[in-house]
Amino acid sequence: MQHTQPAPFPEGFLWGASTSGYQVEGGWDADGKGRSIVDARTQFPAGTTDYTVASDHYHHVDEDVALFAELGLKAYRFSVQWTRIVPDGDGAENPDGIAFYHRLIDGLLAHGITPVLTMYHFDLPQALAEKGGWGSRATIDAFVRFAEILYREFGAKVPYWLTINEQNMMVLFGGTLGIIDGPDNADVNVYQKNHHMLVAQARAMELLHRTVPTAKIGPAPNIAYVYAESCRPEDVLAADDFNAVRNWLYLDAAVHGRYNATAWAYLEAKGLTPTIEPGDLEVMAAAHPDFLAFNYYATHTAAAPLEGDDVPIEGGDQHISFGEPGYYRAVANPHLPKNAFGWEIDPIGFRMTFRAIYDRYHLPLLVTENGLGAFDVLEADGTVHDDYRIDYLRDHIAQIQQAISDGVDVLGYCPWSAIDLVSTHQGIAKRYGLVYVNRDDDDLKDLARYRKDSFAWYQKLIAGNALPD
Ligand code: BGP
Repeated sequence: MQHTQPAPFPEGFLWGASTSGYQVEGGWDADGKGRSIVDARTQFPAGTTDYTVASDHYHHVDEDVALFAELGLKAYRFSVQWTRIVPDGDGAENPDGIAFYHRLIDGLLAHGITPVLTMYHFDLPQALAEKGGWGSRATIDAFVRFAEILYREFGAKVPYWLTINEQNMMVLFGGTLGIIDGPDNADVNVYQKNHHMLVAQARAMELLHRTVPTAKIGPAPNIAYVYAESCRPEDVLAADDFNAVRNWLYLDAAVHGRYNATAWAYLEAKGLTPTIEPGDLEVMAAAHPDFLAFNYYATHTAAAPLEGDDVPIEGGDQHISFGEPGYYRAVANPHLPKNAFGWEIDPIGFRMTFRAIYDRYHLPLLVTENGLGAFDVLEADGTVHDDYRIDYLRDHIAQIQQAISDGVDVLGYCPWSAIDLVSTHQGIAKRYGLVYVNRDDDDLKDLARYRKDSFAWYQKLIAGNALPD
């Protein structure tokens, strides 16, 4: 049903934008920062850059915050780098690193921008990875101590907290993307690592509720509603399996403190069930997230598995959507256009994803990523005509209004990304920003910032709290 008069955006809607520390800051070893597994990486896809300089936000922070203020942002979602604050993950604190994030947060607050802080965005301290990483329960304790430091330092300034960015992507594609805990711990069952992250997340939520009662906290998975390729029951079953393994395993655990039954049966069948220590499920059930953040790029489509184990990767190998032998086969959706990187574009799927999450959990929802990666071009006059990004954002924001009219409680929207930054796996040439950063993968240039056409468009949308005509 299409609401012909969709609800207006509520007053106070959090129009934001997002980045992550390792992809935007650079300053990879500045002022006492330790090495994360990102810094320890030596292999990068051909033609892509590393993260040592990234967008050099570390040295442009005041300028960038001024640009966010010029945009009129009501919120800014960013992540703190664990190794800037505790360089080896569980040892001494780094005052210079803590000071950097105070400077960022104070700058945001001075401009009336609400900080939305992600505690962990793929950047495990390498020193912890070398001691077992997420495969070790000691990392749970290290994360909770890290949370304690964050809450002591920033609890009074930051109202919205996100625990772990895209834990499900770390589990499902961590090996491919090198984003879970480095090559040292490949022998540990990834669902044991996942369980440790679920416990760490729950303990961090409980600690915030106890020590900073005015603040709110939630998980930040990447949620994509999964369609069935056809009404053939085998395809519908495959889509349900994919939804359980990709989406509901993580949110059922975060919200209810239990493993989704279908997902657990899958783990049992695969011999991948984690060891659950006494008390873990009680800790998880006591977390009670205040809201759910999620990142949405597109829906996925599933079909019944093919015989045999050779499961083709469909949907384009750039669109990270693999099959699972014996359960589901990821297939392309012939009804959807794709971006330059093979990612499907599905605004109505955004509405479906809102509904699916809200119907299951009935908690306020915050979109912490949604955007279009593209090969933007900086013109000689300093302009960037990214009308394709304006179209993407407009079409998806229109569906937020439809979701609100459907009765979904939406707190805000933070498109990926505030400024150009280095992709998780496809370099800085894959640009998402409202602001262009003048560097290439193989040439740092001057790192100057340029406002894209989407900057003015989003600025106008925020000022009017409504889609521009
Ligand atoms: C999400 C990550 C972000 C960002 C985004 C775009 O998975 O949370 O860090 O990378 O995807 O993906 P990519 O950079 O691969 O284009």
